[in-house]
Amino acid sequence: MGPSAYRTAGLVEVLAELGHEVTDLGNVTLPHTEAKTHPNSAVHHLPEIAGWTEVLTDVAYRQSADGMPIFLGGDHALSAGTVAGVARRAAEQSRPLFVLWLDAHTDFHTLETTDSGNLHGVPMAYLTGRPGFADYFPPNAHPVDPANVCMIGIRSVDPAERAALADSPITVVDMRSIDEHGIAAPLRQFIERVEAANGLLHVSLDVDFLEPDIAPAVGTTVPGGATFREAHLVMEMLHDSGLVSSLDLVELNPFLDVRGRTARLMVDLTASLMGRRVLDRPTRSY
Ligand code: DIR
Ligand code: MN
Ligand code: MN
Ligand code: MN
Repeated sequence: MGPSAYRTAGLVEVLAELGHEVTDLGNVTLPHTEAKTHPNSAVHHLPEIAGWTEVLTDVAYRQSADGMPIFLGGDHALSAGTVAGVARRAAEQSRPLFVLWLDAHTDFHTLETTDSGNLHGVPMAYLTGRPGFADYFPPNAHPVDPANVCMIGIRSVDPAERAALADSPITVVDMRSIDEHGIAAPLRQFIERVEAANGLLHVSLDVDFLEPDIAPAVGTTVPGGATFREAHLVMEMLHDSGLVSSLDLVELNPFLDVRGRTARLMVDLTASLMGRRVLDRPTRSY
């Protein structure tokens, strides 16, 4: 229901009003999948997620040929496919891919370590080439360099993820760090790295990045999230950078929404990313 809620909230119209040419390519469908189980019996919906990953990798690769694809979810398992697809595009252009993961969670479980078995908790592990996916997910032909991943908004990390992150060059900006230093400083540093490397930049926005009071429509709310202005500032700085090449909007559950407020906020955040601003400013004003 997520994509329908974004359409109802006027995503296409809002972007068109900003002067963008927008094409709604409709919904992607999942072809037949083969039954598959994993020794970790908690893992569920494995054939479906493996199937979606394959389909979405192909869709993302094709739609990143020109323009800026925006992928509407659906849960965060979607990014296993979308990021793999844009990674293939980046490899073809001999440009490094950078990923900005805006989330309460790190989604860094492997199929072995997940306790919940919810596969929206594994895409980052799959994408960065952690072991154990080969027999279950499509082959990851273009792994993302973990040194090129920055996670912002983090405030819920399981023990196995914490241990794996300690050995990983992924930049993790948790809420404690945002409280101390603000959200602009780490983002600015990351943007400067993308720019220096002439990279492509994929942004993956999980609804639970946001404070639940302003964004209740997600199954896994965690208190203490990004405020309204912190979230808009991130999007405005990303727009000013001119570097964003693709975007995921994930984890919206309209059944949990309060009069469409979360869907509207996600649309407004996308508008900020795509150039909506209060006043004209010199670009690079951050
Ligand atoms: C938890 C929660 N780490 C899990 N993850 C969520 O189930 O793997 N990710 N909610 O978005
Ligand atoms: Mn997530
Ligand atoms: Mn999350
Ligand atoms: Mn999730």
